[in-house]
Amino acid sequence: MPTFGNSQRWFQAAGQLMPGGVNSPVRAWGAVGGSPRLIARGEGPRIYDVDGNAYLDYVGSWGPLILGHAHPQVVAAVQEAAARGTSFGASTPGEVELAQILVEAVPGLEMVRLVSSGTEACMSALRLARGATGRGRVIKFDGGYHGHADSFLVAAGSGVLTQGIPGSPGVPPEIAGLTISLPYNDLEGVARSLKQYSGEVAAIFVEPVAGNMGVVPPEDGFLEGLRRLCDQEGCLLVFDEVITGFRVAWGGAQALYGVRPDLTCLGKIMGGGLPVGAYGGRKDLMAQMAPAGPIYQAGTLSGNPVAVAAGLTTLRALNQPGTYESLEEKGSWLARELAGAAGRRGVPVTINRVGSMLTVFCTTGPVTSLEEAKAADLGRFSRFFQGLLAEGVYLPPSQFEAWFVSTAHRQEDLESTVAAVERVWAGMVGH
Ligand code: KE4
Repeated sequence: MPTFGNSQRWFQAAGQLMPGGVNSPVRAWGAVGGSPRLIARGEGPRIYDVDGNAYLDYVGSWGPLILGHAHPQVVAAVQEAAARGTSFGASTPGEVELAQILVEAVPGLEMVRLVSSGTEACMSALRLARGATGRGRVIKFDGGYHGHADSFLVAAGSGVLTQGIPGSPGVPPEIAGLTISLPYNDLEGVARSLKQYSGEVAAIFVEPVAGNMGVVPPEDGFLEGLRRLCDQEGCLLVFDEVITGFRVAWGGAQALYGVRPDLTCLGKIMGGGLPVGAYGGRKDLMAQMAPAGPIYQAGTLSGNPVAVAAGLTTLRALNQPGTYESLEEKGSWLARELAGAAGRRGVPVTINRVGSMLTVFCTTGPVTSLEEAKAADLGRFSRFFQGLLAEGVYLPPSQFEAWFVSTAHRQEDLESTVAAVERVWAGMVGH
């Protein structure tokens, strides 16, 4: 029987020093109970806790580790970059190379700015949208998560949803009041809102494939409809591709669905597990950012050479023939076999998937919005999470997050995952 005494001791010490013992709320396992594992190392598709227990990892650091943990090329690139100096506060060739890859890969990117997190990318894009349009309101979607900047902590997904926090104290009503949050996939609702606030909305922020209420794909015509409505209303369409960028396709969801946003936010995979984010889009918009233009945004470690080396190496390793076909095959096989196991065990689940990101909802109905995602049986999810943990399979500790399959997950890893899931479901039948 696995023991996790060291994790408990470390987590207890952490609780005396950091709020909830963590540096990011979702890591506290508030929604699933039990004692979070402290991780000592990762290798390929696995992570190892401080008690030496091994887990097949479907969190992948919440998306960045699409190549798996400690990829040799990434580690070597980071070591080599660090040995040349960790930061200069000046431009480096690597930043130019990474910007080049982003602009060439992502259809809507004509110009880009590197930052240090997805939050920074989204907050900067919002400031640019407001500055460029002279408008103050922003539309987002219930369950959408765009980082923790004030304007986005309204009906947000991810940790806000997982913790059941209605919004967040500390966000003045004057700020929160400028944010309109609408049901995902409800184009008519967006049209009504744009009519009601005609001339006042700077941008629509959307996760083109929602990942922060669990995976919820865009229904046919949803993204195209947002594009059309933005063109009619004169507001900007912003794709938050922090998760989907380089995940669902080399060019992100905008390449997959053929809809071009005015601005795009990126993070996670493009940093290869180190702190990197980016925002970019139409050159006429990006040219308004300081020092080229008057809209200000800055960052001591923006474009950090060590982080950029991890991102460059990751993207170059991804940009090989067959990578995304293989990820699609792995994702579809896993989803199909999980559904088969559920059927064999008489367990009601809904599985949503796009490429190598998926969510198993403990519910029966379709999940096309936050309201339907919230119908999931969270008690069953917690038992499912804990049961798989005991089997050595590490899921995101929340019903409202995505599983991520990496290039390091081999067929035998997927097969052992399905076998573990079936054993857990067999033990859960009837309760
Ligand atoms: P970061 O600031 O955490 O790098 O990125 C914020 C962000 C922006 N946009 C999307 C679509 C995101 O998913 C995120 C962050 N995702 C969460 C998990 N889904 C990060 C995990 C955490 O908060 O610890």
